[in-house]
Amino acid sequence: MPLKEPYLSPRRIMTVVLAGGRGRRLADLTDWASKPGLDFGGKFKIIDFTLSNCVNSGFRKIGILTQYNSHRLLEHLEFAWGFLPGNLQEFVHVWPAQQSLEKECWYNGTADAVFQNVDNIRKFDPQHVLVLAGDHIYRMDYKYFLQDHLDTDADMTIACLEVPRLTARGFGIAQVDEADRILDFVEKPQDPPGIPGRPDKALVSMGIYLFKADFLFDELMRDARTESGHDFGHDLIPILVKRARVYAHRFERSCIPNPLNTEPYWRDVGTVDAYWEANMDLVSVQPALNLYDYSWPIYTHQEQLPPAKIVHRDDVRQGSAISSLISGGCIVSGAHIRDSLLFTRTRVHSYAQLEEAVILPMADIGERAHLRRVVVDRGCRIPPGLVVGEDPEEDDRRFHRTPGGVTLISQAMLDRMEE
Ligand code: ADQ
Ligand code: ADP
Repeated sequence: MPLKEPYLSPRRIMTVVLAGGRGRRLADLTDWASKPGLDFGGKFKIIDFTLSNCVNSGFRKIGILTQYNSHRLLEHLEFAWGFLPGNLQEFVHVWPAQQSLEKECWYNGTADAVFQNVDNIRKFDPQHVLVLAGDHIYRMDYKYFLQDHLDTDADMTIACLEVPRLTARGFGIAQVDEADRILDFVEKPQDPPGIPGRPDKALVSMGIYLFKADFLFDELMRDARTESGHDFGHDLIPILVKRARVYAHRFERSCIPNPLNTEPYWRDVGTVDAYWEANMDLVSVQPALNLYDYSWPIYTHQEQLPPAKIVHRDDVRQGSAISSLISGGCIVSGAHIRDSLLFTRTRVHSYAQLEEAVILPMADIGERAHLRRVVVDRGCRIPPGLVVGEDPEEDDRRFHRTPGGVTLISQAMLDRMEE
């Protein structure tokens, strides 16, 4: 898709990434890291997808707002995202919470988080400000988003996606006219309104916003002076659509195509089920998310690790991994793995069997353990002989079993089991 002329350089855009949310519905997975800092896809962190989109699109003035449990995220950002050349005015800066002189509290909401960093943003004199969430998985060229925003002369543009109406409850819903101007916006309604003429679909906000810079600063100031939850979705956008030019940008126009699957890919992996499914998709024959597109690389911190090793032991008569992704530093010995994703540095010992398993980094799977439909948290030491995925009630008693029938296992749960 060619860009139209005249086209504004992404250098005039300041990007703000909201990376402070906890992700409570991910249970123990976010005990030690906020959701943007959570491992995903074998070797990445969730935030790498958003930041890679920024860098690949040419939007390279980036400020990240962190808050909850950010230690592991900060460590990752330092290792993985320090490579932009500051002397070309390209950077990933981390703006810690609690830095304003007037306010001593943590951020009160997403709009407040940006408001408290307005001085940091203004310093770069941007014409427009791109506000992103650090906890979504998708591949998007923000240049086309910017193009639409400029073409409509919008004060604010919201990236939107059509989804089945009944799955739209957890999102902000936009209602638009023929030109895609947003006339109404409701945040997370119980009964999401459908699209006129297509009542089974709803147009949902992806939580990705472009603002004219001065408009954003004025509106944040106005919001700060009012009693509100200071949240973009709940408080600001429903008001802005009534008195400003707010447009929807269709994600299909800017999403990076995947030859294996034409469905536009965007996931908010907010629950253990969604997390498991998004990881398992990568193992499938035709994944909806293409990690092997080297024209749109996903950057991350590469640990220096040896290749994965799979040992077939003659005495055990097994040692194989079928339809699976096995990351660097793993050793699978005398075990059988099927339809599974092993992150880095995991050991799987003899007679163990894994099926539909998502195993986060540095786990150790003991001899004869049988795990099916699980997410195993970072660093778990699975005791020899443990069986999970056969008796739902037993799994629920000892671990965390999801509505989708996935069992999450964390080290804290394993420790409790031993007591
Ligand atoms: P949610 O995803 O529920 O809805 P929210 O929990 O506010 O929105 O998180 C948005 C982003 O901000 C996340 O990346 C989160 O990590 C971050 N965040 C949350 N609180 C923060 C804080 N105090 N400081 C810094 N960062 C913070 C939003 C929109 C919906 C839209 C969905 C799409 O409100 O309209 O449909 O995103 O997922
Ligand atoms: P088990 O198969 O009973 O789980 P081990 O954990 O001892 O036994 O691992 C067995 C196999 O794993 C070894 O025979 C070897 O092939 C491989 N392995 C273990 N550690 C290493 C290593 N550091 N380098 C290369 N291969 C290793």
